[in-house]
Amino acid sequence: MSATKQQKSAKDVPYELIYWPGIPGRGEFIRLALEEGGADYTDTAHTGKGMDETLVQIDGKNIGDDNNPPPLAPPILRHGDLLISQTPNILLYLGPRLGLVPPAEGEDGDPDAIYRINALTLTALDGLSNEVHDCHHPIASSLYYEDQKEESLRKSRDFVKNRLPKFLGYFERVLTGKASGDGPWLYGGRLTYADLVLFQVVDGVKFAFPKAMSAAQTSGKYVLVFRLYDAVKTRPKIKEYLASKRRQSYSQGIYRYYPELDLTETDTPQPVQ
Ligand SMILES: N[C@@H](CCC(=O)N[C@@H](CS)C(=O)NCC(=O)O)C(=O)O
Repeated sequence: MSATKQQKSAKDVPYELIYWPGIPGRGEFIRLALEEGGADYTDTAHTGKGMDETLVQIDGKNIGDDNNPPPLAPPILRHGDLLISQTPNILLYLGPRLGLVPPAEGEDGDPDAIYRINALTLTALDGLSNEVHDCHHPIASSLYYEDQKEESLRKSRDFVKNRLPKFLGYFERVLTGKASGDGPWLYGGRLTYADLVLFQVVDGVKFAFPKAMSAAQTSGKYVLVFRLYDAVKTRPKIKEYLASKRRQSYSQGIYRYYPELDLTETDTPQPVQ
């Protein structure tokens, strides 16, 4: 199939998000973009067959199809003939289609914007999503948390003391910089998908580390980060989505609440039981 034909057929059909049911997980970054962009989409979290549909995709025997290699892990997006994985890659695809990046062409076109927005997205996912996952699974994803509690405590202590302030401080600097433009947004004075990602990672870290995030907020060091968080949360479509059943609760995904890991920068953690 030619590239032109493939793109045309892809445009006319709903987006399909394939992801584990029962947790917001990394699927949430995709959902927020689809919701804010007002997209027509389906979500395996709500089909009753989400587990099977995801397992089929990541099955060790799946070799993909004529055009698409098999994905290793969800989230996965199908759009017409296209099937792609990797959260920031999916956002790269959706951003221009859903109006979540500045237009590349035209008089005020900003063709480089998407690479800057992608860098902000990757940074937020590195420090405030992937590293948060490693706080409860520092040794191996294949082991239970209970089998790596001591290391989790060490990792969480370092996260709260060093990594969390580093990443929150980084985004505060971005928001102070000229490239962020006017208003609460990270880039170019307008909402982009990087803002949705920053909202979601802050929301997840608030769930996992409520004490540390409360201390971060009252410190006054990250006023612009929390202003952006509130600005995303109160956007009409996001507000409606967050109040709907489509928004799933945090549980055993990336963002988990373990009281013993909920430290502040100055806490002396209790020995692991
Ligand atoms: N870098 C990938 C990570 C994907 C990933 O780890 N997905 C999780 C769910 S959030 C999963 O099911 N992983 C299975 C595995 O790694 O074996 C992304 O950003 O999409």
